[in-house]
Amino acid sequence: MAPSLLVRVIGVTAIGFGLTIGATSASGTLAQGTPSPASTGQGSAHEITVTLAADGLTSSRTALRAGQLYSFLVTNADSVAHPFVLEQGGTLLSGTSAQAAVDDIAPGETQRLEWTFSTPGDYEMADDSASATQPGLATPFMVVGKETPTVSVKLGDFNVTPGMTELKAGTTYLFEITNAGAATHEFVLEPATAVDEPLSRVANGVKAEAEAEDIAPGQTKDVLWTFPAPGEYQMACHVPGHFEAGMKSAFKVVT
Ligand SMILES: [Cu+2]
Repeated sequence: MAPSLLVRVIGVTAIGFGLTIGATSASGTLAQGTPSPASTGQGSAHEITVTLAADGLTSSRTALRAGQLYSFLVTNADSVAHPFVLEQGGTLLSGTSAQAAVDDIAPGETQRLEWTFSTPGDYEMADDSASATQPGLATPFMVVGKETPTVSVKLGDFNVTPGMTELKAGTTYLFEITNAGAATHEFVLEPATAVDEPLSRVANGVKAEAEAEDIAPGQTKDVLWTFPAPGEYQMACHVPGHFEAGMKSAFKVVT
């Protein structure tokens, strides 16, 4: 999933507010080839791929973690220039010496913004150019606390390897689902006896389902979920034929 060819690294310096992790990107240099992998361990930047297009803003990840340095690699696929900002409730994030903004990304250009979030919560990535005639581009994402447990799930052709087989009711888990196969897969959390009946919840009048669809080979998607009650559950893929071929894995939720 790493972008290929030439990546222009712009001198955007960002320091997460309230934190001492300083992120300084090289100014005016050209990095060729493969940028740093998405996960290289403690202290290094995790890369998030963002695309700005005429019909919306898409991000490779939707759940990030407080205290972790992220490098947003933002490509403008539109025919007009766009800014890129990180906001909370419409307010631009700012640190002691920097704002979470890249002013002007030309059509076809890629720029990098590095940021560390100090506080969990709901955030938005946006192009910050909303006007009376144009609504602007935005996509929500979530920042979870450092202590939020991660369940790493690997999808293969055609199997599901869960990172854990026993979870606790009432605890919020971040499922990081990576497609290590060659086919496109999906991830569904459902009762053990169900077939394509994702768990759901209603928050603020909006129904959310415990699933991630269209996970391309090599891609990782996030699902944040809290199981209210103990029971027998399964992780499954319901792309036609995959469940039948064995793409399911049982797990237990205990008190
Ligand atoms: Cu599948």
